[in-house]
Amino acid sequence: MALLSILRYPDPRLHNIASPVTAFDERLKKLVADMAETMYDAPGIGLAATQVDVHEQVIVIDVSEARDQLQVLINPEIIWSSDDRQVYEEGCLSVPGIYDGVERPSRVRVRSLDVEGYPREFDADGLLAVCVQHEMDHLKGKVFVEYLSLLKRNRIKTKLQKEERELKRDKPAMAAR
Ligand code: K1U
Ligand code: ZN
Repeated sequence: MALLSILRYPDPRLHNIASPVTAFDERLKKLVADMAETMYDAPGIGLAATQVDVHEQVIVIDVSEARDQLQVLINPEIIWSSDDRQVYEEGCLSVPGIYDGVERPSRVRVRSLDVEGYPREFDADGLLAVCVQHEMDHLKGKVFVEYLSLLKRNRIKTKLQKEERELKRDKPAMAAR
């Protein structure tokens, strides 16, 4: 397994649209294993392939306390969303150090494939519902800061660009990751 580099906002590759997975082969299994290792190491509760510069519809999620309930979603679709909505203070491994409230449907029903290509459907609420919707946005090229005001988004962009410049100056090997 390997740790993958995570793209940082405002990298334009975070806006690529992911294509459906068509081959359920060893390459897909390795991508999923590497994404899971990267998510646990970060640490995060989810990771979309877009964030590791792979533009295919692959997501890993683990919202469990014990960090032992990995969920793999290939070609996910939201087939139902509740009318009631909740605001959750979201974070993102591609937008380090920034947390802000985003309003989304409280409950969703998801249809996806597993790593072998078998279909599955499940209902999500609470943090799982938030995380699934956040990760599915990544596959559509959307980062959570795009729900915030233009003023906030520009401040975040400026802050992260400054951090990136400082990283390149002080630790060039890390900035090239
Ligand atoms: O970058 C990502 O997409 C992962 C992101 C997922 C997410 C978090 C919160 C709301 C919606 C989606 C993260 O995991 S950020 C890190 C984080 O929230 C966390 C990390 C360790 C333990 C608990 C939370
Ligand atoms: Zn994210």
